Formats: sequence, C-alpha cells, structure tokens
Amino acid sequence: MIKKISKVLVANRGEIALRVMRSCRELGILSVAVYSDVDRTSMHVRYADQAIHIGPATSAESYLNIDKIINAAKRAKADAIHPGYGFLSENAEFSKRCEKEGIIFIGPTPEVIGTMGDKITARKTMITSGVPVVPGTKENLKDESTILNTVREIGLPVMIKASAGGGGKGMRMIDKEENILEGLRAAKSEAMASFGDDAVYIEKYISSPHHIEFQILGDKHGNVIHLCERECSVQRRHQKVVEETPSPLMTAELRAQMGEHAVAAAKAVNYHGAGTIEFLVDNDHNYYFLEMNTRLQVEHPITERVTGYDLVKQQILIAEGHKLNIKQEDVFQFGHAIECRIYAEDTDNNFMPSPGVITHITEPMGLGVRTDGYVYEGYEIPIHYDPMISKLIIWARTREEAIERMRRALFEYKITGVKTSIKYLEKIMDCDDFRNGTYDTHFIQNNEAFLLAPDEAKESFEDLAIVTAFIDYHHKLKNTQICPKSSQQSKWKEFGRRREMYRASEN
Ligand code: MV4
Repeated sequence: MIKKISKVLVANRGEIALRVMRSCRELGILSVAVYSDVDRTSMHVRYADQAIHIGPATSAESYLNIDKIINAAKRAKADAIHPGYGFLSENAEFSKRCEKEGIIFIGPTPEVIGTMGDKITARKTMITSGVPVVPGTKENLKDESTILNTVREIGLPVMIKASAGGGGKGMRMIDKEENILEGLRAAKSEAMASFGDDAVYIEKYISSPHHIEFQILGDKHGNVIHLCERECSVQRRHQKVVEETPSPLMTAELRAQMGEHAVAAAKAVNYHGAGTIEFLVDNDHNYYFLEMNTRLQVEHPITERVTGYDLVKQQILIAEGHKLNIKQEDVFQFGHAIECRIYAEDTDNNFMPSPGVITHITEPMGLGVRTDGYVYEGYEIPIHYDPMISKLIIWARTREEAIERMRRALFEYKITGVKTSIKYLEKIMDCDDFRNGTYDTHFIQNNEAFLLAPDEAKESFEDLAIVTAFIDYHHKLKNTQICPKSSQQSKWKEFGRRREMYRASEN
C-alpha cells in the first residue's frame, strides 16, 4: 500500500537539512524546518516552506528533544520526518515514537535501529547470516578469566570495543598480555560512563586496514540492492576527512563479493531505507563486517555522483511504500568522485573548532563540481554544533583527473572570517600516498609532518586572493542586506509553487 507523503519535517540543521529539502522540492513535497535560537538566520530556515522554532541552542533542548520535534511535526501537519544524520537519526526510541504518532519515519524500523546500534547483537546477526566478521567474541563476556582465555585464543593484538559504541568511541587496542585486564576494566568503565552500558566485545586487531563501506537500499517488500562502495580510509581521530569512489583497492570481483555480503547483511534484518555496511579490508582483500549505519551518511553524494541516483528521493519513495525502481544489474559506477569535508577549524592549532562570522565566501564552480553547504556572507557559524561548513564533491572521468579537479576547486574556494581546513585538504591532494591510491586507515598519521607543513609558494598566492576578496566584500556590503528581518518575505519565495504556504510565527 502506498502512503503518499506531501509534507516532510526535517529534524536537522546545516547542509544536510538543505540537502533533504532540495529533494523534497523536486518531488513536489513541502518541507518544514525546525530551528534553535541560534539558527534563526540559518539557511535551512530560509529554504523551507515553513519553519518552527523548537528551543535554545543546546541540542538536548532542541534538535535532540523528541517531544519538541514531534510537537512541531503535529503542529505543521507533516506526514513524515526525515532525521538527516547525527542527532535523532539512529535513535530507536524516536523512530518508535514517530510510529506511535502516525508519522512516517524516513528510515528503518526501531527494531532494526536497535539491533544495529547494539554492536554485539549486530555481530551475532551477521555471523548467523554468513557475513564475514572480524574473528572475536560472540557474547557479552563478563567473567575476567573467560576473557583472558578468549584473548589468548584470538591472539594479541586485539581490539576491545564497547557494544553500545561505534565509530571508534570506547575502543582500545591491546598488544601486551599484562595490559589485558587493565584495558578491559578501563574500556568497561568508559563504556558505562559514555553509554550507560558496559558490555564490550573483543576482535582480532587488523593492522593496516582500509575502511570501505557499501551503500545499500532496501524497500518494504524485501528487495535489497547495493550501490557499490566508498573508500573512507582518510580519517583523523575517527572523523572522515576525504572519501572517494570507486575505492583504489577495489576490483570488480571483490566488489561483487562484498556487495553480495552487504545485501545479505541488510536482508538479515529485513532492512528498509538507505543504509551503509562498513567493512575493514586488508591488503590481501580479506574483508570483515564492522558496523551498519542505519541512516543517510555525510558522504552519500559521491555515490550519487557516480551512480546517478538521488539517495534522498529513494529514501522518500521507500518510506511511501514503493517497490525499488532500481535493479541491481542497472547499477554501475561512471567515472570517479571524491568528497572533501570543509571544516571551520584551525588545523595549525590541533584542529580546534573556529566558529565565527563568514566575512567572505566564494565557492568553486564548473564542470564536475558540487558543493553541499549552508553558509553565506554575514552568517555566524555557531559554536554549539558540528563545525562542518560544506562538502566539496568532485567528479571526473578518471581518478587522476578528479584529483586535479579537486585541487583546482580547493584553489577557487575562498572563505574568510573563520579558519578552515581547505589548505590541509590541498596538502592531502598533494600527498604521494593519496595520489598513488595506496593509502590505508593510517594515512593521516603516517603523513602528519607533510600535511601540517605550510606550503609557502601557495601561501603568498592566497594572501593576494584574500586581500582581493576582502576589498570586494566591502565594496558589496553597501548593497547587501545580511540578515533580513523575520517579518520580510524574500522575493524568491513568491515564486514557490505553493503560495498558500505560510511561515509559522516564531514563539
Ligand atoms: C578496528 C581496527 C582494527 N582492528 N577493529 C575505528 C572506528 C571503528 N568504526 C572501528 N575502528 C577500527 N576498528 C579491528 N578489529 C581499526 C580501526 C580503526 C579505523 C577504522 C576505520 C577507519 C579509521 C580507523 C582508524 C583507526 C582505527
């Protein structure tokens, strides 16, 4: 049965809120923004057909507050909620609450979110359905002598991971016999403090793995396909920095095998919606299931670029109850895509967030360039949320051309007022390990000195560009109204298809 969605509340902010609303607009679906005090002037509020204030800047009192989001959805008469990524996107309780209130949650069921959120249960499910996992424990081992024996069986080094963790939170590597129990106790107390759950599991340590993930789509009729892989080994402190597809490590044969296992993983839990199966892959092409993410991911645009499918549209169609309109044999990658995440951070000062007012921004354009962002001149990046400014997604026919195009686009990208990671990303594009495609998850660590060394030839160029940008900015200031008063409707809104729509008064 098809349940048509005509209005979606987007329970998020920043670039992803805009990204979701863009697909809604193309589908003729109205979008409702929610916003905190500091987000009154945020771009997602301006773009939406309707906007509802939900509370103070603190996430717990706004974007993470289930009651406030549900109340906003009811008030706006939204028939669905898209959670984006982060915030409530992998919160089983939230998905359940939507179900109870008769609001379509654009994502999987609460049961599936729960199963995959508990990493021990996820591992067990994968073992049962024949998906390879890292050799290790299957149960929540409580007894210390049992654990010691298990570690001896697996063989050092091992990883101790929190069952309620994920993404590297509450993870410990142990390489010496005498450190096992101490590490175990520390891991457990850290897990209890962070997640209120001290269950841990143990895996054999994979020494120089690649992080490769598969995008999957499942409908509510049991059909599941994969949209190939993303190489995500360029990470710093478990934060992805650069992602690309195809993976330089991948072969057609490995892709087919891993893709089949990714589909099996999703089928094992009756998955519906967009999801990601993460694998660790070693240089001998052995691969192991790591985690499943039950949401749309930050890096989804590179998959969109090489496969041509709009993943948000697919999520919405699936949520409405449509059968998948893509067959596995129709999916192929055309060319190469790379994403760089642009952060407001000081790479010379331990990557400290650098919030503040954007005094000038010039974004790259041209063939094969996509930017998913949300900031504008005069916008103040709040300190309360993730400092990501935008994502720069580059496409070209070959990997080599994509790297050169990324360097060109990073050169064109000018942001003043806050410190950004643009120069750091340029260094990554200049790095031999990256250019050769031979990097693994130790890439950033292995190239730290090179990545942090200033490039003086480029610096002097940049100085000139920044002065030019600044003069230009002042020249234009006279004519630019940075923050329109909330009572004013911007002109472009009158061109919207739904003139009867109103903007809810702020309360
Ligand atoms: C591992 C591993 C080696 N062996 N597990 C880090 C994030 C979390 N998703 C899993 N992580 C790892 N798990 C075993 N058994 C190495 C990592 C790891 C890593 C993984 C992906 C990307 C970057 C990483 C950086 C350091 C460690």
